Amino acid sequence: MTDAVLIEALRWMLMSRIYDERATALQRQGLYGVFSPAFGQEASVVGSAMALDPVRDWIVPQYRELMALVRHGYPLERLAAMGMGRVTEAARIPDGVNVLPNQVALATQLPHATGLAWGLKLQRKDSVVMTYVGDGGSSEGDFHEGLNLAGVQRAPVVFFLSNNQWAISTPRRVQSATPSFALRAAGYGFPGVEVDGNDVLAVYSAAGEAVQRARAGEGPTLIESVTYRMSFHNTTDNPSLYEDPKQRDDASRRDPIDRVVRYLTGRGLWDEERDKETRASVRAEVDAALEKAAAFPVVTPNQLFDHIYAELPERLRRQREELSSDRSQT
Ligand SMILES: Cc1ncc(C[n+]2csc(CCOP(=O)(O)OP(=O)(O)O)c2C)c(N)n1
Repeated sequence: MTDAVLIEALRWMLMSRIYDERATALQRQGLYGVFSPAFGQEASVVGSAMALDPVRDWIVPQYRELMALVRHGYPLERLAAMGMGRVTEAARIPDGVNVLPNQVALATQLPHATGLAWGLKLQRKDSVVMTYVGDGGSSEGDFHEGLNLAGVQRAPVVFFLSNNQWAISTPRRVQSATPSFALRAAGYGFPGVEVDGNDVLAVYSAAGEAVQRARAGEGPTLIESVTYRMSFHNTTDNPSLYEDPKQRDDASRRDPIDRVVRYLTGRGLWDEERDKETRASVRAEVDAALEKAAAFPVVTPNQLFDHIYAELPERLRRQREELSSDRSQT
């Protein structure tokens, strides 16, 4: 990674953290839906996404990789519109942006990613798919199905497993008896690598190698990015009920953003002034996106019926009419 790319990575990481802070504050005011921050995992999210070429590669996300999607071309205001309940045209992924929607049903995105990668291979495209899953999601049956088929078809896909030590309140040690999630790749016939997920240089390098392998027709890689969720699972969660505060203290000493700042400062490429300026410009960009998102029209109950059928069946047409007349009476 060149210095310029590392500075770009730091800006994305700061944007991720600042967006997390803003979205959480808005959720507390009732202006944003349930939100899952990437706090502490910024090096994993940004380092992996930066190994991709947005023009030809694809991202198939879980739900904690928002800045990966933005870096890949999904405009921040559209993503924010989705979070703020504007699930209308405003939130749609624009044509030509190679990302799939967030997936909350754990691991179901993995067979999709394998299918997408296999399809791209059949079309003889030189595209690669990067898909994300958590330590918790890796216990799902879809994890096995997605990785197994990818191995058999040598599909150009990178499985990026963010091991953030928690699946809501379930700790890593009871998620699996395996000493390393990366080892599982051996069972599927492709390489598995473990990387320090709080080191953006290491993540970028591991992801870059995996992307290169996939592009060269050598098939999938499983990357276990070992990191720590330095926040709640989502805005409905209260980790003080189950997390030992010492774990959080230890993790904050490995804060992925502080590490880059220290590294760049040591090399004379970063200072307080630059830090302040960058954070201010990122904040302004995030606030502008949130303002735009808030100005989009809110979704109306009748829109529940849109974008499902080309022609609405009779039964649903009646339900829509009923809903409209109920609403007009109130
Ligand atoms: C199939 C399925 N089962 C259960 C859930 C409920 N659930 C939502 S998030 C979550 C934990 C996921 O943990 P992990 O995969 O490690 O990802 P993280 O949220 O820590 O990034 C669970 C159990 C779900 N969304 N989907």
